[in-house]
Amino acid sequence: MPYLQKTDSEIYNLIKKEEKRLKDTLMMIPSENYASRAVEEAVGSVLGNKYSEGYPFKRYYQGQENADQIESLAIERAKALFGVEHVNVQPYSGSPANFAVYNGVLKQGDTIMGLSLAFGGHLTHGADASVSSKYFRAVNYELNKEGYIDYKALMELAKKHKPQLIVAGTTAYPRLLDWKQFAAIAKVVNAYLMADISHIAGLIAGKAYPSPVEYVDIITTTTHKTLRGPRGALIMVTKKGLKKDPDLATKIDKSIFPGLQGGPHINSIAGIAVALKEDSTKKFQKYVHQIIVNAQALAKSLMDNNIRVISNGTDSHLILADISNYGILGNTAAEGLEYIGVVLNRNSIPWDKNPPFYPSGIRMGTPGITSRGMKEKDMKQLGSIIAKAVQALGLQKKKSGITDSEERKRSFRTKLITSTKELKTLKADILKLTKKFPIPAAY
Ligand code: DSN
Repeated sequence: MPYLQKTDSEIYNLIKKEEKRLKDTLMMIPSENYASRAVEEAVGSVLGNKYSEGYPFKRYYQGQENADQIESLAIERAKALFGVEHVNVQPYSGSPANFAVYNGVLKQGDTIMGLSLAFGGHLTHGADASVSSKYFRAVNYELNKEGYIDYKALMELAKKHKPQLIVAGTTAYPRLLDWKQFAAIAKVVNAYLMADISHIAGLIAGKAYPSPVEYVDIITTTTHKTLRGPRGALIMVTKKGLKKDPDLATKIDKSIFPGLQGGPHINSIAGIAVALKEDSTKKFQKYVHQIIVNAQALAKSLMDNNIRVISNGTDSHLILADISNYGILGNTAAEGLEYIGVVLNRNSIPWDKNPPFYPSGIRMGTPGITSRGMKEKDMKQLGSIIAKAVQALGLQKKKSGITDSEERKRSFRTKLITSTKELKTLKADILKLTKKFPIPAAY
């Protein structure tokens, strides 16, 4: 980056530091991944200079001959990869994509029904703090005690509230979504069924997780998670959706532009096209199958090392673990693990007794570390390292007499982490792993 280095050394140095942070730590936030250099080159290209309001071959400004072809390629690649009838590649990210769907197909005050944020849904699925519950009436469904979606209860809730749209989508749910059951429920109340597959889109594209295409009307997804693309999103309309509402594609396109957005980010769309090309290979299919094998091996290792895993395992890329029996908060575990080089996030667990800012769990995933080439035996080691770190932090908290309310203060947590001697050895183990598995530039 010679130009950046010369023009703005502050930003240049921060990017270099971020490269080092990524290199020396393990990316275990399940919604993150390492895009290829090819994707980065497309996103960082001159395409960012172009205004292209409208859609391919129907633009408002001149100079579109390349933008039209780029957006068309992205659309065609997404249609082929997922097997859908219509794709909009312009949403700036997942949250605006979801809102664009609601805005396109619902009237203000209509009812949406999504998984509660506290049980692994997403803000945009009707959480109190989100505009999705300000402009629409939001009803949330929950999980049963075993940590699975309770489809019977969902059917009853749907019959009671008669939503116009049901969201089948999650951000912290390790198990398979039963698209068929969602479809049956949506049919009974004549609701649109929208699958938000942001977390699992790559798994679906690579045929490692059942596809919702046959069962739902609309699909939204971000492009930067398991799809390994740049930040952005897709809205897809299925054959089923067009049968239910022949104007569905037009409603969604109009909702994105001119409804909610102006000029699409053609540079991001080019990066999405590149990622979709990478995602249509046999190599990608192998990669996403390995993501799940790794997540299952990691869940097993955690459980073998006495960490409670919600629903006792996973069918996907992510694991939700309850660490409350070690007497520490998710905050302490996440910060302690960050200290040793395992970067994940604290998370509420189903039926959490603690508030979302100080939850009882941690959420982790294998997309990033599988991109680095790790396999089952590395998961076994990693599970044992994570468990040892959590256990050591719990013991140290007890030993040092830090109270639960003190633990809520960052200064106490930092003191606790730096005084937990075992973490030093574990940090060295993680650094060794990062050196053994460098971040690939190409896939
Ligand atoms: N922030 C994403 C996640 O981590 O799941 C969802 O938008």
